[in-house]
Amino acid sequence: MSLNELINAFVNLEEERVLNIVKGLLREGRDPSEILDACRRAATLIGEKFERGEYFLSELVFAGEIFNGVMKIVLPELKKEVRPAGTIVLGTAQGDIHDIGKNIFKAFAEAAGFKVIDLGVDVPPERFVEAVRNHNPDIVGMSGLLTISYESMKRTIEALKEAGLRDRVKVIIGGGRVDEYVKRYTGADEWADNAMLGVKKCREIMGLGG
Ligand code: B12
Repeated sequence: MSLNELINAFVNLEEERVLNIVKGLLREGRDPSEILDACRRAATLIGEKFERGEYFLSELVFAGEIFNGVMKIVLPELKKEVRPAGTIVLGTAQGDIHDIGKNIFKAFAEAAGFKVIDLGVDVPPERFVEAVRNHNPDIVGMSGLLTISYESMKRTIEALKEAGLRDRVKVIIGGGRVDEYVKRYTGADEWADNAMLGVKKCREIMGLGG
């Protein structure tokens, strides 16, 4: 069984085949993060089909369901670090309900020893501010897949500044299309377009080795 077979089955939305291949790959000893990354590549291809008008919203919804099915099988396989690493307040930026990537980052961060306070999706700036006040985290993580999410991320960081909390936390943003430019635009400290890199950056923020 190969990752390419997995990607093909996923892009064709063959749910049962996808889940069987995933189970097979795990049995063969494949790294869970490689499996999730292959699924992410498949989701990107599905997004491109959607843009070209070959797939519709119903296919996006179905792709999300398949991804959640994969996560149910794969995430429990992550190896857990027991030493506490720090606290992260995490949420998907206002206006955006994509949460698959956020949930993967959460699972990876927890496996690396972080305590994660998950605010869910479509989180307005004031809820981030409130959570930072209440939980005193080391890091704020924001996820966003829509172009409009960058605006919400920027507003959230401004709201943290206005509340006098910006200097107390580091902000990391994530999601398929974030990059150095989006980081600068929003005023974040770090960015990551995959969960492993995101966790590595959070560990660096905490002064822990990669
Ligand atoms: C599945 C999907 C959906 C599902 C979401 C289900 C769910 N529960 O999340 C549903 C059907 C609901 C959906 C809805 C919509 N979607 Co949609 N969707 C997708 C799709 C196909 C896959 C997204 C995904 O889950 N990827 C897999 C995950 C694992 O990848 P990821 O999110 O990048 O996460 C990884 C990293 O980025 C990182 N990460 C993620 N978050 C964080 C956070 C932190 C702090 C860190 C450090 C790291 C990190 O770790 C993850 C693992 O490595 C994408 C296509 C694409 N190219 O991504 C379109 C896409 C994002 N959607 C799109 C659109 C347009 C929409 C809709 C507007 C469609 C519509 N007409 O209604 C709505 C928007 C609803 C809203 N208000 O949010 C566009 C966005 C275009 C744009 N530039 O704005 C895309 C790009 C499709 C496309 N090519 O046109 N969608």
